[in-house]
Amino acid sequence: MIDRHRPLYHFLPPANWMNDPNGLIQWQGVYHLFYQYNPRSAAWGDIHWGHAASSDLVHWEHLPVALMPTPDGPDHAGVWSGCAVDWDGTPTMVYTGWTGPGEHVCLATGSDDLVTWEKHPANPVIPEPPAGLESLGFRDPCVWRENERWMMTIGSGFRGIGGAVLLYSSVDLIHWEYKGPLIIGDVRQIDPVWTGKMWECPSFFPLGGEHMLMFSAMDLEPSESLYTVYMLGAYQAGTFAPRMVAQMDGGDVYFYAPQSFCDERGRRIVFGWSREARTVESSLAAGWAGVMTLPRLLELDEQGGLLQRPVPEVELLRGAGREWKELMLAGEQAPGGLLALEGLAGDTVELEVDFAFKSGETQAGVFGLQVRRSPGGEELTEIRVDREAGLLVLNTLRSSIDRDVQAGHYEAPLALDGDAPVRLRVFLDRSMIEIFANDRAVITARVYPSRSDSIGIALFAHHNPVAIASLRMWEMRCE
Ligand code: DQQ
Repeated sequence: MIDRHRPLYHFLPPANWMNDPNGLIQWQGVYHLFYQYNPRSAAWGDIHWGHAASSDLVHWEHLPVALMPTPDGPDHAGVWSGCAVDWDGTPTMVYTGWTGPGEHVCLATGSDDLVTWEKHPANPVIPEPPAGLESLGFRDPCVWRENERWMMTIGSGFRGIGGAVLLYSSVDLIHWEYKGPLIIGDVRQIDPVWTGKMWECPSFFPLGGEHMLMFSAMDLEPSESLYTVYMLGAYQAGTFAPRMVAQMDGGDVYFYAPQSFCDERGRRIVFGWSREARTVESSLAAGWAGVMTLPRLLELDEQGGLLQRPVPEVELLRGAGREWKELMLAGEQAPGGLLALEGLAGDTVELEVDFAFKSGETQAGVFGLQVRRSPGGEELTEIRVDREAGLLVLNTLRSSIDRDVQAGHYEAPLALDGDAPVRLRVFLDRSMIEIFANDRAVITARVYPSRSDSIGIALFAHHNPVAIASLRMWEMRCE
């Protein structure tokens, strides 16, 4: 049976379970994406590294499994997350060997096409966390070159204190010296964002003259809390002093364990993992679970704010397009408050909507779109911008009449000055939805409408009329 929730133009393996992106690298011009993979089931477990390659970041060729657990090895229970580096011309993975509960840093070296991999005889190169630390985890190495040395961060957390990133240094990738914590979080601090008890998958890199740390804040008790946090600030003498901290994607758990890399053009690109919002049983029945987000480009604006937008290559996926110009959303006067347009519909489309405001037109307003809407509105997903509150909002509480699906209300801050225009880019790919507002606020989430006619798209404005300068829609190529 065809699973109508399986995305068609986002990356995912042909079958089975996928979680974190790993080992991202551009090697001799080719992009490589490795990922946490269970080759035998659509549920998490027995983690290997899957592999795919691409010349343009959006069309992927599936390649054989790259890394698998070695019986009796330091990764016998799973080959967990890690990164790729160029070790004097040899592609090399620095990854987490899992022996449950032990976590160890391991190396694997690859053939020139990155298809065949060998575990390094010195494994594990770091067998355990530094002595004397009561750490809640020790995993997900991120490695870079700095002043003729290798540097590495490892995700951790100190019991009762907060999440942490540990810093190591090495001259040869094999012998490592612990330099101390790069940064320690404060588990008692909830403002502006709570950073959890354990920091998974740290990714630490220069961006726009300063440094960015991106990590997955994790807490499993008393209730599960998982989302991605980023910090921008100064890296000096082995410590990182953030000037700001924020959540990276308002979709919470549906944008997790992101990894970044720098491509040959010097672009900082991120992929994140979007998990399923349906039951494990549904995933097992469907035979797959987990989707990669579209690759995002990270940059800083002139004020040092983070910009996130899909890489331009995503436009290669655009097929037939349509455009509507100069529309007016009437506000509450409109019947039902919704504007539907002939031909505006789909579940594998990109939408680009430019809301425009006249000079000095600063009144509050709430406007946006309903997508994945059934004709009678029994199922609908609402995307809205609240100008006064300065928020991008996604509401999936009515996305599906299937009550077994997790739904929610998601928000991302969207600062809007005066009459500043708002551009929404919305990527619908069956169960996957990604929304970018002004390249600043991003929400990634999952929706599973039950009805085959839940493909409608309509526009609305509450309180005040709102003008749309242009609305463009592309069918996305799904070959
Ligand atoms: N997933 C991996 C870990 C990582 C976690 C295991 C984050 O290495 O901390 O599959 O999703």
